[in-house]
Amino acid sequence: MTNNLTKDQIEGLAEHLENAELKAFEVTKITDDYPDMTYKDAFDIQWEIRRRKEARGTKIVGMKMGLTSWAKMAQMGVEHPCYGFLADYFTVPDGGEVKFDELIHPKIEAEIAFVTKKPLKGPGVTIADALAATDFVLPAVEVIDSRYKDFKFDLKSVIADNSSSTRFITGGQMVRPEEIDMKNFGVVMEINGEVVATGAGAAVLGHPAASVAMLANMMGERGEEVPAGTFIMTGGITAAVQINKGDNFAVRYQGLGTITGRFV
Ligand code: 0L1
Ligand code: MG
Repeated sequence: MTNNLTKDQIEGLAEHLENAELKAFEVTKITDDYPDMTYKDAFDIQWEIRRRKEARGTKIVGMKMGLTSWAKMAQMGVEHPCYGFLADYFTVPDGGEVKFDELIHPKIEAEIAFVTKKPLKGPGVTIADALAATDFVLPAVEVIDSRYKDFKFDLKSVIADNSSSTRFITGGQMVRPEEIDMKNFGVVMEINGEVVATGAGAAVLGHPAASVAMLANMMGERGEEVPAGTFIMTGGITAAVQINKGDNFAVRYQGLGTITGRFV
């Protein structure tokens, strides 16, 4: 794992992308200007954005995996999943309001989230390790908002942009991992009362626990572990659906209740 960018370039790009997030403006994908940047550079930029936020007192409240379905990878033209962090101000209560003007071009995804009870540290973490380390799972809706113009990016650019993370909602019912058939678990997403997307848990790397294992293995490449008590969103079960100001959404999770919200 090597760098082609200097420390100053990494810090400058982190500031650039974080400003785009905080002030809700679009930027061009950073590999246009830095075509030789490496995956290590991309993750260093993401971790520098995280460091900047923590230095201002923001708490990191979880992690997310992105691009975890083959359909989504094909749609976005990328070849591997990615991860990002979740900050305290990303949280929106179930039934609450997402402020549309704080975002650029949001989309929503239906996901299943895990909460761990034991640390996981890659390499070599398996689906079985991930399940054994899981305390409970619960429904989640992720709002993604790539800072890149027209959601056009490549994998390195999206990793640097904290994998498009911006807001999330959890709710419904929590269950122990053995109480749910996560592969066949169905979700239905409705916007303004119309069904816009459906899916099953297997869309997430064949089994959502594979996503947790992959997170631990990817973070392990940097010497980082997933601590006990981590909230992890495992990736979209449905396609990401574009949202307009004023839209209401309801996502129904088989046997685990419904998450609702509104973009105002
Ligand atoms: O959570 C996701 O799957 C999205 C990751 C970033 C890709 C995108 O913005 O579509
Ligand atoms: Mg997602």
